[in-house]
Amino acid sequence: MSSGFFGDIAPIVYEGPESESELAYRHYNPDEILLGKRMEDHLRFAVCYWHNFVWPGSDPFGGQTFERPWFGDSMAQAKQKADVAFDMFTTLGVPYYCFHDADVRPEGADFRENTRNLEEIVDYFAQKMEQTGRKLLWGTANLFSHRRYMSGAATNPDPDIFAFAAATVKTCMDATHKLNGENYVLWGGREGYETLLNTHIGQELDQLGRFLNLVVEYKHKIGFKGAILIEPKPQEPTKHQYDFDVAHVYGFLKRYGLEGEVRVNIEQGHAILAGHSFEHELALANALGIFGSIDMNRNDYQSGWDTDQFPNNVPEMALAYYHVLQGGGFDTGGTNFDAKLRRQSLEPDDLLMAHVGAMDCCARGLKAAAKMLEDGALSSFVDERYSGWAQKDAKKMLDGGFTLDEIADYVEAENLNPEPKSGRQEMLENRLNRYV
Ligand code: XLS
Ligand code: NI
Ligand code: NI
Repeated sequence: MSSGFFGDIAPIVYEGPESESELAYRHYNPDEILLGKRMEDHLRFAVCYWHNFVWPGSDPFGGQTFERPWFGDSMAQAKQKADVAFDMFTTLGVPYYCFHDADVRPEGADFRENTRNLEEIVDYFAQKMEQTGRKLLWGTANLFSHRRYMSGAATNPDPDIFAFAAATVKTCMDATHKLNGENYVLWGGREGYETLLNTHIGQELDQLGRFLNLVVEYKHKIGFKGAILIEPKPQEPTKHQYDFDVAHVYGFLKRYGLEGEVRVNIEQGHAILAGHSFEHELALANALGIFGSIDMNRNDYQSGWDTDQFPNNVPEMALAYYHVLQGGGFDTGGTNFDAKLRRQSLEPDDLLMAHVGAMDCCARGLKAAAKMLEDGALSSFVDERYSGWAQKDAKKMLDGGFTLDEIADYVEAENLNPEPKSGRQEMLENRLNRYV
């Protein structure tokens, strides 16, 4: 049954690039085949619960701008919110959604009440998923909003808060498992510190390492088949976040013996905050074998915080999906829009238009990426550039077959005097621009 929130808007469909409708897809054509696979199955879009249905439109200088009938603390409002959310998923034709526990259930007085509230909503979600055919990309626990977490969750100096957070994650993993979620995400919102004057870094890292091991052990205990994903972010809310970027997360996983168990959920805006490009983070995660999923959004390039805007830059999307496809595409992961409206965008259909534009932008990027891959537009040059390493002696050098002094002898014997070769950056940039 429709919630009525979006009026009588019909399901949004692909109309092609010539369409003049604000509520139609010009590029996102779910059934179009790219590289032998449907576009919908490549992109695996998800709508996030928090920005769309929970965030009130506040900024540091002003409070709520959105007036939504479901804002409040009752279970009835939580269910109304779910009705609207599932309406939006189906109107957009987005197959997946994502949520934190605190997004979907009223806040209880204690752990027990939180758990009861979550279980009631999970049952409600299960019915809605059955009715609408929508699926859960990932679930997660909000371990950063409540004041108990102000000094961290897993990395809190107080072991009781560690325990409360661990118990909460257990309930959220149970919820995700019950709803057949395809991943479980941990973004360490307050796993970091403000000042070293009051912080014991080594102790906090060991706590975080143990916490993550507990999560992995529990995943196997309950037979959860999805991936466990860490979402890196360099700062905000804490000044120094432990999961700074993909490279930091990899080092952390290695140290705590989890590199084969945990992968990463890479967010566009977080990559920029870390001083990287999105494609750098994606390519590195592929190279390290820990790529999992994407939180898609964009940051304002002038401000130094996480503005979580909807993506609208096609060349950036093309490079992002190029790296996703090069790594073999998503398996359990997908494209979750971790993005929110600007606080002046008050109308219900602003929510729809934001996603329509973002999905089209991603679809254009994907189409360009698939074509570049098919044509070998970039890879032909890169392959050729590294082709010397396929030669016998070069291989031996890489595999440890030569010592340093043997290499020196070899250089002398062969009288090696190599000439540098052009990296052709401008040519490759021009090629990329021909595809977008
Ligand atoms: C915040 C994060 C958050 C995670 C889920 O910056 O992006 O929204 O995706 O906890
Ligand atoms: Ni995110
Ligand atoms: Ni974010």
